[in-house]
Amino acid sequence: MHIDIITLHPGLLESPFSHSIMKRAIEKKLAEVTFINLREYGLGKYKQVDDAPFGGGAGMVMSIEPIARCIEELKGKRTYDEIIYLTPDGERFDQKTANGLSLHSNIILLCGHYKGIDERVRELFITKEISIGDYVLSGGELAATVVCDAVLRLIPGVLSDETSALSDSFQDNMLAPPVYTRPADFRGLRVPDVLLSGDTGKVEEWRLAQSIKKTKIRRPDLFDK
Ligand code: 6GU
Repeated sequence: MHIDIITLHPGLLESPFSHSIMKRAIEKKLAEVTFINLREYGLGKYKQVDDAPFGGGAGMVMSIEPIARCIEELKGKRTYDEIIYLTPDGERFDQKTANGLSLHSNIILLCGHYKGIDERVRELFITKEISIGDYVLSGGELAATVVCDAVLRLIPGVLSDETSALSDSFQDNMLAPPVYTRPADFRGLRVPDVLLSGDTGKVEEWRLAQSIKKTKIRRPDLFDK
């Protein structure tokens, strides 16, 4: 899978992609992620990428020309399954969307800033708009990072245990059960006996029951699905 991230702040993205699971996905060549600095496509001596909004008002709007030049250059090299704009007014990101994106070959993630992007960028280029929740971030970079983490870990071979992404919370509209490791007794707090029993059937039964209980209490909305 190839992901191009168009951003004004590549530095914001570097660390998350250089650690843990996303780093592993890239090192194993199961994913290729490039950061494209939109500033390089800016206009004039100062490489301007934004301008005042028509009609007045506070804040700057990201201009269409630099973004158009950037996306058109990328499209000259690859065919994209989706060109995604990260925006708080996009469709809410969830596990189902992550699962779908993980099947794609090439995607672009466009990170917004300022008061947003010229509406015509959406009309002309964007095929999908994603929000990661009902709150406002200063830019799309952290949201793009969240999307990439959720997607890359689903690519077969990225996680060492193939089954572990399938048992994540949300994969069956269920929250994950509690987990424990050694010591079996910490200051009198004991690990449930069933987990020490060696009876894998009983363990699975217990985990399912715990998942159901937790989901009913914490996320009845998921349970109803
Ligand atoms: Cl995708 N972008 C921004 N700027 N804020 C957000 C968001 C995205 N999702 C939730 N808040």
